[in-house]
Amino acid sequence: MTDREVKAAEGPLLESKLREERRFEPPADFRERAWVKDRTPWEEAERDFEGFWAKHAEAEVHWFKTWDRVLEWNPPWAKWFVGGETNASYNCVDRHALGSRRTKTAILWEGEPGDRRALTYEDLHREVQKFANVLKGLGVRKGDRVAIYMGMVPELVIAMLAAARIGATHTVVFGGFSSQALRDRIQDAQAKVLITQDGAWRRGQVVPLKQWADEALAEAPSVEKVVVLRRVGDAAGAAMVPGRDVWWHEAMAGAAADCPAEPLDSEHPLFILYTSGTTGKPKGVLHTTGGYLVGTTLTAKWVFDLKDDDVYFCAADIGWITGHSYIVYGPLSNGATVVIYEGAPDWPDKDRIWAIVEKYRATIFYTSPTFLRTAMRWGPEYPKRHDLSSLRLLGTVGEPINPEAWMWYHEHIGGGRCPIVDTWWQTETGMILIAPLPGVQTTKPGSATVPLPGIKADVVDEAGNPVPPNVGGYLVIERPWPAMFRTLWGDPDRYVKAYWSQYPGRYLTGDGARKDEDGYFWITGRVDDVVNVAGHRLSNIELESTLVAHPAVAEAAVIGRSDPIKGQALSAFVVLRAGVEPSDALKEELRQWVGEKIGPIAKPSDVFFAADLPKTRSAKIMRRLLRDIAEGRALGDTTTLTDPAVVEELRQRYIAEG
Ligand code: 6R9
Repeated sequence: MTDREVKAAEGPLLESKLREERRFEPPADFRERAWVKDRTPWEEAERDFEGFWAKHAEAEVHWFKTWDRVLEWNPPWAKWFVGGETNASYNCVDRHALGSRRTKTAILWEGEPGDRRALTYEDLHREVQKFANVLKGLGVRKGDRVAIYMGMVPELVIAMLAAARIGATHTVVFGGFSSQALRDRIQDAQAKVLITQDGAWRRGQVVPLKQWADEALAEAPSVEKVVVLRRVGDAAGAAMVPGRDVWWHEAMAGAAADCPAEPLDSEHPLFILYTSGTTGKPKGVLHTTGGYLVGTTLTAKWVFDLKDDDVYFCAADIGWITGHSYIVYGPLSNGATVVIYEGAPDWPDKDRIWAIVEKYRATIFYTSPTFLRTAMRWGPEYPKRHDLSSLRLLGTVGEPINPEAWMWYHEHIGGGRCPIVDTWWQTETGMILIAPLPGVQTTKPGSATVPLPGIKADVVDEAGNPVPPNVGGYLVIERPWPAMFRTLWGDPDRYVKAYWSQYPGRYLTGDGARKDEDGYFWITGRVDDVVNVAGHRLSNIELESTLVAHPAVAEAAVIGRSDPIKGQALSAFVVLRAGVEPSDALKEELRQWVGEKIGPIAKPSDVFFAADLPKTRSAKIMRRLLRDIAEGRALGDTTTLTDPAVVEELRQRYIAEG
């Protein structure tokens, strides 16, 4: 660092003392066959930004009517492909079913108990049309909201595409959120119909979705009708409410097979997806039709280098944005074959995901750093049980990936031959914005690399000035992109205030980042995931990555708890790899390790060994709860956790160990 950079780093900005020297070039044969082989798309987009998007909107998406204007930008209000008419369901289903992909497999589904189903594009076409007629029969009209509360079953995809087909706006609520969370979302969206299932399988147990839905509906009077899929049968003991509830199979039996996709205005609302904000009230992120479809279709094609013979497996849940954009809309719009798995990754054993990769000969695999760190903890013997040679590309999303987790993924899953795409994006961005294109970009473990063609991002200080290389700041997006959210449902003021007021005209992502001397972006986590130790601002992810780089450590979360002297003191919650014994000597060794790698200031004041870390359903460590534990507070909202028991157990043990 130069003197100026050191000075800047001492100021309000994040310090970064870690340097990653490893580099990975795209393999020559991969580059040879990749959709994008050189920097032409970046050049095209810079020469003519709107022309770039127009060209790809035309090439990748079917339009009933072409747009009059590519972009109308009255910051912060955007309209894309203004005057155009399209339909997401048509693009994901009809154009393949009516074209050359009629008998191609669209969905390869595996249930947790081991049952299997395959749907061709023709099957999907028939089911989606029938269910669209069911919705119409229940009184759903264009513009109405339809809530969906299901597990990972093909009918979830069918329901989404059926709603989109008739211009109803879907809001998918993660199957496993509590009844209160469901109630709040239905109330906010004022949904007219709810689609759910009797129960869902999870670790061999039944998750009683219908029962939870009934509890939610007691306080959500906007819902007039409920469609219930029979998934687990008598095990759920679901009670049907006469006049309100209908079984999926009974409704489908009487539904006509023909329901043409409605031409919809490009800006017609496609879906609302709720995401947690810094305050308690969840934010209803609204995505519209044309721009979202263009953005997800093109990025699915380019970032995953999606080809007709690929078998694409994304292990995320459809209840969060990754599933919306990169299980449903992006891949299906490309006519891909998509693997969907219903259940837990460690059921019946910790090799389930790899067994699925092997069984379906998956070529592309997309998951979260959290899952990879968990798999690291379980040990490489699980992937070793399976032939993973079909894989040609790997992806990650959801959190910064620790370089060691990246290397583990590369070696143990990718067999050293698969490029890794670390994709940075958000519910709000709708599509991937920063990621390597795998045939072009040299990757560095831990970096999402550079913005995609057409995307302009930067790292700025409080005043909005770009910071020098390797100095941390706020990640902003400099101009609109097609799949950007258009507003927060029912709360346009919050849309303006939360995202566009700090730097007018520029989108505030809420993430911290730094750019290195090559222009690579290193996301340091949410801006609130910053610890301030004696005036030094350190990023959680760098501290955690340092711990994960120690051979004994599988996962780590580092938080700052208030300290009368230093401002904040670092507490490290560490999950050890399988077979490693916890000891006081190891705690001390880990403290020294961090001290050596980052500097004495970064040495955790205490190290606590945990069996597991609290994570949200969208695979993010909830550091806020760890702070509550470390500071002896009552726990805040835990409704978005995968397993609330984890945090309670942690709290008890933390108290016991003093
Ligand atoms: C897609 C998704 C968004 C937040 C985002 C950031 C974190 C996502 C990341 C990443 C570093 C990546 N995030 N991808 N951080 N590297 N590749 O996760 O959406 O659930 O809305 O979360 O996730 O902090 O701001 P969402």
